[in-house]
Amino acid sequence: PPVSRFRWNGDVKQALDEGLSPEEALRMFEVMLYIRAFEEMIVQLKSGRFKPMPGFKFIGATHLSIGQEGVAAGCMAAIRPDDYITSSHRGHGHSIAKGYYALLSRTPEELATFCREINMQASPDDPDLLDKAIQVHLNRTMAELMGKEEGYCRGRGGGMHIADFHAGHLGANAIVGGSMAIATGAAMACQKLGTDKIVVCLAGDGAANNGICHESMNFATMAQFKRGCPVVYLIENNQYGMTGQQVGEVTGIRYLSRRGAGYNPQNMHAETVNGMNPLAVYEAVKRAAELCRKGQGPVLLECLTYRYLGHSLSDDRKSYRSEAEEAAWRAHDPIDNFEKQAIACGLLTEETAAAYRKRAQDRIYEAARWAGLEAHDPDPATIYEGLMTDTTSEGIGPEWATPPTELLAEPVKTKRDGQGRILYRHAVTEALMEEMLRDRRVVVYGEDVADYGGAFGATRGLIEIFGRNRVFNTAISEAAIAGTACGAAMVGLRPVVEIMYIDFILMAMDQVGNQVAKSRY
Ligand SMILES: Cc1ncc(C[n+]2csc(CCOP(=O)(O)OP(=O)(O)O)c2C)c(N)n1
Repeated sequence: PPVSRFRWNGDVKQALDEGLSPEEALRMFEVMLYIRAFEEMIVQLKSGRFKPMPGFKFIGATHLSIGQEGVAAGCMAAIRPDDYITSSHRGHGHSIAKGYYALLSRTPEELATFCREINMQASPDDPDLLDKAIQVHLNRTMAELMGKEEGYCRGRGGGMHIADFHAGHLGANAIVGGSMAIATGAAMACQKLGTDKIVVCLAGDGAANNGICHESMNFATMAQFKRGCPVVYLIENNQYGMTGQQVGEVTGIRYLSRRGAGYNPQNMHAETVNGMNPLAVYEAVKRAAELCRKGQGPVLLECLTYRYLGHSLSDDRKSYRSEAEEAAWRAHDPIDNFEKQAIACGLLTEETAAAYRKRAQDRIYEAARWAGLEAHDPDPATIYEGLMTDTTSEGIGPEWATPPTELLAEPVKTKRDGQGRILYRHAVTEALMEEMLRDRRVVVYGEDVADYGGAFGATRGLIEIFGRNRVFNTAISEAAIAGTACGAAMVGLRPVVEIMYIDFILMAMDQVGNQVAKSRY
């Protein structure tokens, strides 16, 4: 099939006529306004001109997504609150939107608890409980960027590593493409754990050219997965890496969606979407999510968009692009256009639109004030917390045991010699067998570990007992092997992966050193 472009690109009226509820449409508008106001506040904080905190200098990364709000809002509106996302270094908007939609699904008790986590008074019967919770969400997001204890990662992550597992946000990423295997592994795990959740992997066009992207997409499309891997790779193509242009400079193609054709006969259902139109993103992600839930994933969506400011606030964008180009993109502004369309069809009036804008500004102002003046710096004594896990396999209850009916053959231990000894490799196999019996969430994968039993025979015999769903081969993709294991573990699978020879671990060093090692922190 051809790789389609701009399959649905309607306006607010058309979306409403086709069944989008007015509330859903207004929420997308609201979310886009929060994101823009948040990013504009970072500009203000960086300049030291935020009135409540004279002289305050924002330190930390400033990869802003002004201009790209339609992608975050449309995407998060289209998935379920219990679905997962992974995000990039330009992820404030993803985090704001994912957290916002997660709040909408919470019970009053949960919302009140959420507010109280940062000592905001709230009770389940507060009439304005949801509003309070949204304010708390924005406060905690801002607090994370300022390195405060009340931030979503207790200030350890900052904007480039913000994560909120309660909202299904598995983490932003400072490494371009770093989360692509994580998302893939999380999606594989969602399926192996018997859920119908999906994962959306938000990554930039620059990330799409990184090796991990190829390894991940190949992993997700392996023919041995009888049900397709439920991951949507959403490439936010804002036309530039840092300064390198996608079209005409650092790639040989016009549309990145074409790459889907290289992975499976369905072209990964790839499409190019108008990322300046939140409704187009919503429509495309909704269809992609449905395909994934039906076992027909993965899906590749390329959303064309534009970042209005530089790569970060220290970047002089005039050195690599023209004002005319910027003006042409700004004419497609996702917020202004949505507002115009909503007013034209009576969903908003000039007055109600202005009220939405003001409320977003006020809430972000309050978030910055609160994070800067009321939130706390972490106690240095807690610096090592979260580095190590304190769980062991002894804590796994019998409810997780592999039922004997699922065993394809009798597990047998290796014969000991006269002094009770066995070879190291047999000890490894036995340990794997024990853990696989103890916990049916344990899976083993890597290069040639299935029928062949691994280059050193350490997994020999396991597939005969546990079957191909739990012991399987991968392509020669060390980074994807390590990265998918990280993502799978994040959502509750217990993967054990083999790297064939120690020399090859260097192929996976970003995943091991930057991702796996730091993810608990
Ligand atoms: C592996 C890696 N290489 C280089 C960088 C430095 N860097 C950070 S963001 C960026 C551009 C990424 O482009 P893209 O993926 O399109 O995302 P965008 O910044 O456009 O949102 C670069 C080169 C990095 N963080 N990681």
